Amino acid sequence: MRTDSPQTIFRKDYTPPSYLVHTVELGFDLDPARTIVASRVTLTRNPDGKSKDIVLHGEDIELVALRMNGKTLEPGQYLLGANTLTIPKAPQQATLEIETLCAPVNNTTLSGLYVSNGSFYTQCEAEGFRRITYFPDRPDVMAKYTVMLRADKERYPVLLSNGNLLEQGDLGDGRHYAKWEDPFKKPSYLFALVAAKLVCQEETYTLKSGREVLLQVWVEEGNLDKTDYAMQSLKNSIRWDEERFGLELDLDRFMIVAVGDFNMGAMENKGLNIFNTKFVLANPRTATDIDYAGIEAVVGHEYFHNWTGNRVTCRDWFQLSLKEGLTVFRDQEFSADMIGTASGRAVTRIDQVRTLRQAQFPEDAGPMAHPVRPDSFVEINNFYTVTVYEKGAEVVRMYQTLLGREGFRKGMDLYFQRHDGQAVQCDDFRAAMADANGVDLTQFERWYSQAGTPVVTATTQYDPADQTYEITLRQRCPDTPGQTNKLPFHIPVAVGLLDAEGNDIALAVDGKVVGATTAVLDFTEEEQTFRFTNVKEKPVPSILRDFSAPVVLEYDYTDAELLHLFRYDSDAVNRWEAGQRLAMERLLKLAKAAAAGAELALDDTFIAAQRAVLADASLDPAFREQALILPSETIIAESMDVVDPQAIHAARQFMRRTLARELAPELLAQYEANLTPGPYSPDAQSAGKRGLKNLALAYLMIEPGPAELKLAQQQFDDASNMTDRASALVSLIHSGSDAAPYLQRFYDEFENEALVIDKWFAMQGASPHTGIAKVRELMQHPAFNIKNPNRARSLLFSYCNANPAQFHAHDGSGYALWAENVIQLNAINPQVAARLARSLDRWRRYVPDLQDQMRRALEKVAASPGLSNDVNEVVSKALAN
Ligand code: B3K
Ligand code: ZN
Repeated sequence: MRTDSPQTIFRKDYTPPSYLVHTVELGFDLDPARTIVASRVTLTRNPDGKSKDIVLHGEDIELVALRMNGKTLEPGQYLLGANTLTIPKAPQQATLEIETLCAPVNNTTLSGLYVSNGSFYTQCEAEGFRRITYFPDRPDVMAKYTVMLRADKERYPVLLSNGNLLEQGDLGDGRHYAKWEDPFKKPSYLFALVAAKLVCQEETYTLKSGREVLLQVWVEEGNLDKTDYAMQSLKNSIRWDEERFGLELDLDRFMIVAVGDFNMGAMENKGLNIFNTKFVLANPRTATDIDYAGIEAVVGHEYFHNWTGNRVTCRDWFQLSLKEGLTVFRDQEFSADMIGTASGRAVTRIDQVRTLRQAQFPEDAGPMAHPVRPDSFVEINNFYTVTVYEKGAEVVRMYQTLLGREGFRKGMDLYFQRHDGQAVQCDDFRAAMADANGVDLTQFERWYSQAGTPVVTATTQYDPADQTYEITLRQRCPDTPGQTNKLPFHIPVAVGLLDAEGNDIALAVDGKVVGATTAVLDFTEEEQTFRFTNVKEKPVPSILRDFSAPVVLEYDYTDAELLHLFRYDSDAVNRWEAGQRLAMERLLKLAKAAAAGAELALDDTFIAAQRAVLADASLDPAFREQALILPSETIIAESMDVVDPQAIHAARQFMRRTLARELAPELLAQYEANLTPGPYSPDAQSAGKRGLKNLALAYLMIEPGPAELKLAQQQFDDASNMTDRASALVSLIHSGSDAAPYLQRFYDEFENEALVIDKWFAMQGASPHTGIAKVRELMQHPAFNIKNPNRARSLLFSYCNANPAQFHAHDGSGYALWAENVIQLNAINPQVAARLARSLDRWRRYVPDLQDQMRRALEKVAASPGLSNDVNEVVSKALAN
C-alpha cells in the first residue's frame, strides 16, 4: 500500500532517465519470509539526461546495504524517500551494489516476488521490479541481466530465469543454485524468476532457418496431462510469426510456466513466460472449447510479444498500446489464420466486435474513458484496459485495412529495421507505416489522442436517372473526461451494395472502378459524400463491412433492408450485424414495454428470420450460433438513455422464451444434427457444432418439459468433454429446475481441479436465479478464497458484471456486497480490487433510485481508510463531475 498521497502522472512530463544501465547482476537467496536480493548494477550518466542524480525506485523492500564504486554509502550520501532512493550528484560512471530484503510469503498483491502454493514466482510489469530491488524501474532503461538463484533443493527443485542456463549445482546444506543469463538487453518489467516444484513437457523444435530450440511447458505435478494444447499452440505461434511477419524466435530456449495465483492472463517475460493456469491447462475432461481458444490466443499473444514488446519496447507506460494493441491484433490474426476458412475468420471477428460493444464502448463512454495512448494516470495498472488492448488492436487493424496486407507488412518491416533494441512511442509505429507506404497518416494520430467512440451517421440517395448512389457520412465524437470538441478521425469505411436478388454490385466510386465488391472509403472530414456510379437499381447498402472501424454506425435501415442483409450479405460480419440490429430494435421496445408493465409481443417476421438462419445448413454452425445469440443485457443497456436492468432482463428473456417456443422443432433438429460423436477435438468446426447444439439446448431449456429436462440431464451424464458437460449444467441451472444434485455431482467430481471449480462458482454467480443470499452462501463455501484472483473473479465478478438483474436489485444488496469486497480486496490485492471497483462505472445512467444507491456505495469505498492508488483512482473518477 502506498502511503504518500496519490499523484497524477502526465505524458507531457516525460524526461529521459538521468542514468543508463548496462549490466545487472542479481543474486537471490530465496526464503519465503526473508529473501535476500543482492544487485550489482553498472550505470553511466545519460548524455540526454537532465540531472546528475541517480534515481532508483523501491517499494515494500528493506535496504540492507548500499555501495557505490566499492564504497559503502552513508545515510547522508543518499536520500531514501517513500518509494525512491536518490543518490545526488553521482559520478559519470557508477557501479552500485545494493542489498535488500523482502518477504514474498506476505506479498498478497501478486506484484513483485511472491509465493503461490509454496513456490516462488514474479510479476514485474508494470512496476513490480521495484518490489524486488532498488532500480530505475522504467521501460526506457534497458540492460543485460545475469541472475543467480539459490534455494532449498527439495522444496524448490526447479530454478528458472530469463535467457540461457549457464550452470547449476549443489551448494551443500540441502541448497542448490542455478545461474541464468539473458543475451538480450531488456527493461526491468520483463525480468522473471521461478523457484518451484514443477514438472515439464519439453520438445526440441526446428525453426524454418534450421536452428533448433528447446520448448518447455512447466506445470505442477499432476498436470502433465493438460499441457499438450499449450505446447501445440506455442509451435503454431512460432511458425505463424515466421510465415506472416518473417520474425524468428531469437532464443535457444523458450519456457512457459503455469501458476495458479495470477492477476491477469499471462506475462511475456523474455524467454520465461509466466501464465495463469487458466491459459495453459486443458484436457477434454476439464476444459471447454472457449478455454482451448483462449489458450491458443494467449500463448500466441505472449509469444508474439517477443518482437512486439520485448525486442521493441515502450518508451514510457503511456505508450502501452504500442505493444499491447499491436500484439492483440497479431494474436487475433493468428487465431483467424489457424481456422483458415473465411467463415471461421468472420466468426472470430464477430467475437471481437462483441467484446468491443460489451466492454470497450462502455469504457469509452464512462468515467475512466481515456485515449488509446493515455495522457495521464494515477496508477498504471488501471490502464491495462480494453481501450489500450482491444481498441488499440482496432487501430492497428485499420492500418492494415487502409494499406492492405502487403503495405502493412512493409510498415512492420520498417518498424523493426528502425527500432530493434529500442524503447519507442506509438508515433514511431505510425511513422513506420506511413514512410514504408509513402502515405500521409498525420490525421490518423487522432485515434491515439482522442478518447470516445466516434458515431458515424450515414444517409443515402439514389438517382435512377443518373444511376448514381450517394452515401453521405457524418462523424461526431462525444466529449469524454478532460476532452471536448473532438476533431474528425481518419475512418476507413468498408462498403458494399446489394441488389434486389442479394448479389453484390460491381462498384465504381466517383467513376473509378473498384475492382472488388467492397470499397474502402477514406472518410476524413466531418461530413463527406461518396458517389457510386453505374448503379442500375436502388441498392441496399452494407456499411462498415468486417467492422472496418471501431465506431457506432447509425443508418436508418428499414426492417426490409435488414432482413435482406441478414439473408444475403456476402460479408458475414454485416450479415450478423443485420440480425443484431433487428433484435436490438425490438429489444429496446420490449424493455420500454416491460418497464411500463405493458404486454410484450414479438412479430412473426423476426421469428421467421431467426428460423431461416437456424435451419440454413449452407451456413457454418459457428456462424448460426453467433446469429442466434441476442445482444447481451449489457449491450442493450448501452443503447438506452436510462437503464432499468430488470426491464432489460425481462425483455431479453421474453424474446428468448418466445423464440424457444416458436422454434422448438427446429431447435431440436439442430441439436440432433450437430452432435459430435467420437473423440473430442477443439478444432473450429467441431467447436462450432457444439456451440450451435448447446445454444439449441439452452433455448430448449428455457421452459423445459420432461423431454427437454431429460435431454439436458442425459447430456450431463454422457458428455465426453467439459464443453458439453458445462453447457448441460448451465442449462439446468438457468431452467430454474432443481439443479442442486447436478451441481453437487459436478463439484464432487472436480473438487481437485481448481479451474473447473472456478467454473462451478462462475456459473452460479452469473445465474439469474442466484440472488444475494446464494452468493453470500457461496462465499462461505470452503472452496471460496478471495485471495486467489481466479476464484474471486469466478464468483464476485460474475455476480457484479454478468448478472445485472440480480446485482442491481432495488434493495441495494448487490452494491453492499460490491463495496464490502472492494474494500476487503483493496487490502489484499489492489489490482484485483480496482477491477472489481469498475463494476459501478456506469452508475449515472441508471434509474434514479439505483443511481442513488450506487453513488452511496462508491462514496463508502472512497471514504474507507487505507485506500490504494488503484481503487482510489477508479472510485474518485467515477464520483467526479
Ligand atoms: N503484458 C502483460 C500485462 C501486465 C499487466 C500488469 N498489470 C500481459 C500481456 O498483455 O501480455
Ligand atoms: Zn500483451
